[in-house]
Amino acid sequence: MIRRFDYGAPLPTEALVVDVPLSTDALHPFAVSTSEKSVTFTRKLGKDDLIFGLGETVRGINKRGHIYRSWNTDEFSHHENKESLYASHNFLIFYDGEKAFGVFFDDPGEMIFDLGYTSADTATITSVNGDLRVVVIEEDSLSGIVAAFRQLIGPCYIPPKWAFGYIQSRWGYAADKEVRTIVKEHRDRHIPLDGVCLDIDYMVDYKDFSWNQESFPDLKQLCSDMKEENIRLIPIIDAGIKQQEGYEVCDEGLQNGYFCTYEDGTPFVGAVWPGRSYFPDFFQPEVRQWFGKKYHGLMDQGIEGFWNDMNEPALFYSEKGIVEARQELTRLMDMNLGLDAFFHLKDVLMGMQNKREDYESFYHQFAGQTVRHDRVHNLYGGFMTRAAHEGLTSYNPEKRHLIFSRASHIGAHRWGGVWQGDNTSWWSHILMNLKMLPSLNMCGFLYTGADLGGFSGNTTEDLLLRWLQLGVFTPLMRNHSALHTRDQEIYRFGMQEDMKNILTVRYALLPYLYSEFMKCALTGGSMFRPLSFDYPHDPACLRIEDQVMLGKECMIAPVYEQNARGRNVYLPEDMLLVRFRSAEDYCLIPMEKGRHWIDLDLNEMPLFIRKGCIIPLSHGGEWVEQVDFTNLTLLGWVEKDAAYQLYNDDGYTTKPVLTDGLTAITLEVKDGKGVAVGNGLRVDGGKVIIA
Ligand code: MIG
Repeated sequence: MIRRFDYGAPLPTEALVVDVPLSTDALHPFAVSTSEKSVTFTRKLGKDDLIFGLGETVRGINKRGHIYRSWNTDEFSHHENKESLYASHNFLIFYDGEKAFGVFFDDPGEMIFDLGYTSADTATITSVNGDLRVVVIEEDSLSGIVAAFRQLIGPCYIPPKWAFGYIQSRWGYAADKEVRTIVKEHRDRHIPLDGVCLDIDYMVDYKDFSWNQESFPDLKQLCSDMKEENIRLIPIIDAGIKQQEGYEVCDEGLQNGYFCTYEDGTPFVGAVWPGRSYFPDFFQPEVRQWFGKKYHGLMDQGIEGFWNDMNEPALFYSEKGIVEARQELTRLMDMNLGLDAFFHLKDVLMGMQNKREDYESFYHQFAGQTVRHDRVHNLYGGFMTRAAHEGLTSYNPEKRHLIFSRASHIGAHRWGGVWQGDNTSWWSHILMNLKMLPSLNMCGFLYTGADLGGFSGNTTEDLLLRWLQLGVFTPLMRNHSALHTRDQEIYRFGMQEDMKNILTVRYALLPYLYSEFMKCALTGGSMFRPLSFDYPHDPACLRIEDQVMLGKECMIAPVYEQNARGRNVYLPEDMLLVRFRSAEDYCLIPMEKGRHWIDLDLNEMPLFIRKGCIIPLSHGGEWVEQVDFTNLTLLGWVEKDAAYQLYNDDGYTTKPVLTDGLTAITLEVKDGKGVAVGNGLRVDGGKVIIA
């Protein structure tokens, strides 16, 4: 059952694609109270209640016990105490071990989720502006709630197949030659690779849609040479447009009134990488159309994918902010600087970045109304991605394209994927990134992944190797690191052979991963799920935070501790452990339900397959198109027959349909041996254990 409640004057966020009629009954899972402006929803929590959801946030899969704030923020340190990251995913599921309900707060402004933080037995959820729509979903199962929710918010964005390949990225890649070298280093060593990201250094003065003609003298040639190597370049686009006369994007934006404005109608100015910048008002369809078309310039050179950054929007400082800070400094100059003045000075300087007052100082034209930014802050980045998505789609309506964004909200999953932002080269962040996966999936974001190896700070080779072992499973598999950090490309390390071997596992699993992704994208499923979703009545599963279900058939439990040579794993049922060293080198170990210690050397990674299920394994490739989806080995532990539905398509079609792309593989047991029968497939059934 789905019920909707409205408060204040909700804005048309377009998060929902289905009309949910207003509820007439008073049944409400929360006690509701309103103050002058804000609305607060309160609910008592039972001792053992769990709360799932909130997408891209720090801390556990079970969000209970902390406070989170929906306020999209350029947050470059993902400490446990951070209340906001880049996204606002206001969907939660409350579960008492028996009954569950989902709730979506369709509010484009600031929201506070105090989930047992102030008081351990109370959830207090506040909409700061008080203009919102609340949708409550009751279904029989946890996955049923997610599926119903996903019906309401529309289908997930689908990237091209090549975007499931390994992508190398680094802030600092600045020239044609450098890109060619990186690709050559991979290809020479047979390290699989499908893409290279270009970060802001490819531009001229950080101007969107420009590229440096000196360092990239012939971008078109570079793109086509790379395409020959089966490599795509993926340039970054930032939200801010450099204020500079003669820069076409700036001039056109000003002439047509496409930028966000101050209250008096003059364009708002904030500083980001290009220096003083304007911010396109992505809520206007005309602005989106204009901005989206700008991507075509790079596409004319042969680009097929982009990433959108700084779209919270991040603000280093504003014109007004820096003037005020300077005045304050001048005032302090004449004072005797004591300790208080010192701390004040620090606050003045540090407080200039992403300042609340700045977000309250500019306006949008939103669905026919002039709306102050803070009311719709959390939608801004998603609407930038919408502009890109619409632009990329219009360039070639027959072809999928790659687009992923930093900022997002619920609804933005229809227009692009997201990466998990600026993590750090810390062991704890492998686990943090793992925990985000099921939460992001619940909110519709399936094409996602973290910066493998860690963004800030210097990685170590064992850390990168273990992180890659998680990345094998994430649809976006990208190694990315920050400027001035240690080189992080696989070939820089002594353990490169082991890392390469781990990448071969990704390419071998591609038919499975792609199939599961597409099934989830087309039916509202989650590729990654908390164990409790599949085993809701197993008390052990309710509390497990370092293992997640992958697809219908598998469970993953990566190693995330320094110097570990194995880990504890809980098996909710009998499963087959596949201990991979590479696509060719693995062993199958049937294991019984229960707790186990599993040995895993640094170069070994586990995958667990449910007993009775089979999954396909290809013979791999050095790039996605090389992976043969018709020549497969099956892995599994079965008693009699088992079947798998393989999905495949050309990798580009914009109209994928499940029934068309599916091929059935059936496994039969004859004389104690597995015999695989595939629909037009060459299947070798030899890697199956018969119980
Ligand atoms: O202020 O473009 O999250 O991936 O490398 C930093 C430079 C801006 C933040 C992104 C990161 C990217 C970086 N960007």
